Amino acid sequence: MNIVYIGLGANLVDPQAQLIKATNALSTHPAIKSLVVSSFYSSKPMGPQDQPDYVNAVARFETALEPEALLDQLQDIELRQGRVRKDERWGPRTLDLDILLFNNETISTPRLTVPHYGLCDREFVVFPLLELAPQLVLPNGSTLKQIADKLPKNGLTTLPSKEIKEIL
Ligand code: PH2
Ligand code: MG
Ligand code: MG
Repeated sequence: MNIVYIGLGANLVDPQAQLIKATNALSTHPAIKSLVVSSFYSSKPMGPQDQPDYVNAVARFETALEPEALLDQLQDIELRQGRVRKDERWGPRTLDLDILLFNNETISTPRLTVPHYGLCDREFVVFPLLELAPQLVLPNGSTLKQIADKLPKNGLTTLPSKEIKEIL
């Protein structure tokens, strides 16, 4: 079994509900086992500032799928939740599911770069990941804790789970 961490993000059409729906899609997927999801976080948009704040989280699960087969499944969930691929870099979206880590592997193919290229400098990835894996060591040998200690939170806040439950 492969151990995978993914980032979840949304900032359109009820972002918290999008993340809950995506979490349900992952937890009921036949090829995905032992799903754990971090708290949900509110984050300031990286990239164009004329877009709503994001809701972000990180999930860990086990799967027998190979990396690109997993990517296909994640893109399928994005599409089913109304994701429209646009040319604008870092633009708003209903759902973004990014593979952050795949075992301790370094992967570089035309479709996939793992670890995710933005992992270490995005507060909305590092802090939710730290919540799930405080002892994590990245493939390059740095500890996630070292990275988190140097990273500004940039307004990142945990959403109260009460608020999340009200949507369920
Ligand atoms: N994703 C983007 C662009 N900007 N900003 C935040 N806060 N969170 C995101 O997930 C995010 C973003 C494109 O992937
Ligand atoms: Mg993406
Ligand atoms: Mg992304």
